[in-house]
Amino acid sequence: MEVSALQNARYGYMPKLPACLTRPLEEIGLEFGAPTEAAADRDELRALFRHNYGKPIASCVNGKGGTTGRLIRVGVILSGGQAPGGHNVIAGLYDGLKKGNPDSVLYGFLGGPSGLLEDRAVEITGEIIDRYRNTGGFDIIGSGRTKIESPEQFATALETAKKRALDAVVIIGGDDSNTNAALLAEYFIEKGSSVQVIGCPKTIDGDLKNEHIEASFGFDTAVKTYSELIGNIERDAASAGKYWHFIRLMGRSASHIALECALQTRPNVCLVSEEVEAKKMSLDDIVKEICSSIVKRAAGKENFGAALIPEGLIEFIPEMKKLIKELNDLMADYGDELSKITNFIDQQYWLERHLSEESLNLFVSLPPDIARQLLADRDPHGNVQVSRIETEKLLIGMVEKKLDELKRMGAYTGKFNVLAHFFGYEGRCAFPSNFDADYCYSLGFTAFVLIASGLTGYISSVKNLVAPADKWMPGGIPLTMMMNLEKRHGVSKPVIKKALVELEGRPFKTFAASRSEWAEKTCFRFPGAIQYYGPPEICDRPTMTLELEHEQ
Ligand code: FBP
Repeated sequence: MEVSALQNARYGYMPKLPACLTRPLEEIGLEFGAPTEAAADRDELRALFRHNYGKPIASCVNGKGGTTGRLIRVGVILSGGQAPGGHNVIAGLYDGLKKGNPDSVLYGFLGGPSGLLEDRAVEITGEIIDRYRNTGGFDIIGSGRTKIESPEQFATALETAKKRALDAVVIIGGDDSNTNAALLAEYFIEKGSSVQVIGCPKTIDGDLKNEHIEASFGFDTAVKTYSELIGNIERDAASAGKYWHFIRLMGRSASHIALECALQTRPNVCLVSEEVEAKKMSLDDIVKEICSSIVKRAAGKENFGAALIPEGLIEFIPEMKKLIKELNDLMADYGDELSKITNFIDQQYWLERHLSEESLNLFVSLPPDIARQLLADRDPHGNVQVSRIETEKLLIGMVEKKLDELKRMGAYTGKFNVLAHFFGYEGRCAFPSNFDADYCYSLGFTAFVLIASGLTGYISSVKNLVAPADKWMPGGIPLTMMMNLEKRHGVSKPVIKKALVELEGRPFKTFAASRSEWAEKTCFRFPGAIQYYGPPEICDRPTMTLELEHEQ
């Protein structure tokens, strides 16, 4: 395979580590805090996680540690959607293991959690890891979305771990995958096994974060990639003066990506799903908000603009949320029956008998393409796959109708030519920014320290991320500390709480303070492409979201 000049240069990039992880291993110790509690539902979670509940937070400190000598065998899994930096987590873990003992072994389970269940793995060698250092993607071992949930699957996972004589399993994933890590850690102890389980916080969506996990990896690179593209589009829009661009941005549920991109690029409109839900905004309210910007700008002869739409929006609009919930339940209960009806008209007849009147009216009022997309296959958690629903096109259709009405009433005299975009996959495998390259390598190395110190049921954590990397603070957070109970298909399940955009938080408030000006005037900001070489203020700066969250 021919390697690009940048890829070649990135092979030579040495990720920055927190100062305490650069010391000889025997000088890296762990300090433990007080016992911890879960985010909510403490009694129930204490009972569910008898062995791991309430463990203390672990912080890496300079001092005598237990991180040397022992030969350790580890299996690593990449789980869920790709996020830039995953290869560096594995590189950090690999380098830590080999530094501890050159005979230590790292297996990579292939294709996500199913690799563990089917015992499909490769041994990661120095030659393999060197081909993936500082590169985007998860192709070193592949990823997948299989959930480990049935008793048989837990037993199979343990069998594989025993067969390969593993000391530990590292799961690199989002909230669901780390919930799986917590359950697996508990199960292994329950079955008398000493196999440790450590998680790592991954997702471009940025919604696996809390007081102790300041950011999930991949968010930084993904938002910088999208912001570059949005800035370029804005400049094109301002140059030609004739197009509105409706840009849908990934983020399955939370709007962190759209919000960060808005802070970076100052578009005319950015919808934030959490606000839409809090204000109980209908589809019509949203359309009016977008039209208000279009009309005001047209009055100033600016018949162009940019509107950002979070992909999760559709599930936060109350009437759509109700419809999607009804459809999800129907597909869970009557999936087989419904899948036999292949014709869309017949599917509609079927739905007439099963949907509530309100949801049916909404369903039939939707453009047929969107209605069809709502009936597409669910993900392994039974959720609609929002990345496949073209919300931007739904809104474009509705905005066009509303503008026609306004024109007839004499309230709008502009021209509306619109182009639709969806940015998602473009950002998930970009070369990790220096921030993500350093952060991921540190997370992987920290995972090694936690394993070498005998911990299980922890997620690797690196804090103080707005400071230069040498001042970052690595450690481990007990997974149970981040959990609560949530209803899934009517059953209470322990899960890691998803972090949605806080409407009282500084990132949203900063955006909200400026958006009416951006809606009317052209205030575009052009962040440009991610820079890998050059001054730290250009190359190493974290996201505005992280900076603003640290200020509060
Ligand atoms: P994770 O939560 O697994 O990190 O994935 C996030 C995401 O990129 C979402 O933003 C998007 O909705 C979804 O994955 C797309 O899934 P798929 O890769 O299966 O198309």
